[in-house]
Amino acid sequence: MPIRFYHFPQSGPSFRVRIAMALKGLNYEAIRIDLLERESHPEYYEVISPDGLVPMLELIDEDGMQPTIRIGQSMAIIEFLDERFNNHPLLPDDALYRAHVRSLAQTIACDLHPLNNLRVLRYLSRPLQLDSDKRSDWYNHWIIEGLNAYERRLVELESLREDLGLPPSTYSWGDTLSLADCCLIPQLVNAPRMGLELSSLNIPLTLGVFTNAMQHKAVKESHPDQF
Ligand SMILES: N[C@@H](CCC(=O)N[C@@H](CS)C(=O)NCC(=O)O)C(=O)O
Repeated sequence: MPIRFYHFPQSGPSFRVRIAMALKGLNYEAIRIDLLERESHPEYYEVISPDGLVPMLELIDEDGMQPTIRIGQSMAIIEFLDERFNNHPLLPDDALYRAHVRSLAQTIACDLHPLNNLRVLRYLSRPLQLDSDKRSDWYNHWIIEGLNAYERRLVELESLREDLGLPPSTYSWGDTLSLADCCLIPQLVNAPRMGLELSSLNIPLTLGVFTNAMQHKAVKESHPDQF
């Protein structure tokens, strides 16, 4: 079934799904929804996306026999694609390791990103009247909190791997990109948006994962600069 993908290139959740699709080698039609020009996309906001967010995945039935299937929420989309296309699994086989990968992913997707989403920043600006310095403080504060938490989890997981006799990870867990990396990489790419320098943070394992992941073809071809 052909895939249509509604996204905004710079949106972290959109970038997460693009990485997952690239890892699985999926072709898709990308449709850009400009979050700064909402009025240019009436159909998207009125019909396609009930929550007014990107990304959104559509599975098109070319024969028109089945209704178009739509899935919103990046984590639901990625897990659906992972179950439907089993090349390059994004979650480990072992239930406990799967829980670790999901736990890393949720540190970004549930604890960090929602606090810095565009609509939250807009609300801080109007009606709460926070000036741009205060908005940057807010943005950077939650990134630092979130990335420090991610680093502490990686430290714990690397020590667990050592106890289990597993080799050190290249990425967040093991030597293949996982759901956790799909969430981490976009967050790190977007982190300097409001002046934060990643090199000022004491998160060596996280930055090591970032360096390795940025060399991966699937990450390169999913990067916002490519859209
Ligand atoms: N939990 C959602 C979050 C999606 C989300 O926050 N999308 C933002 C862009 S990063 C959005 O569409 N914001 C619309 C707006 O701020 O107007 C997911 O993972 O898909």
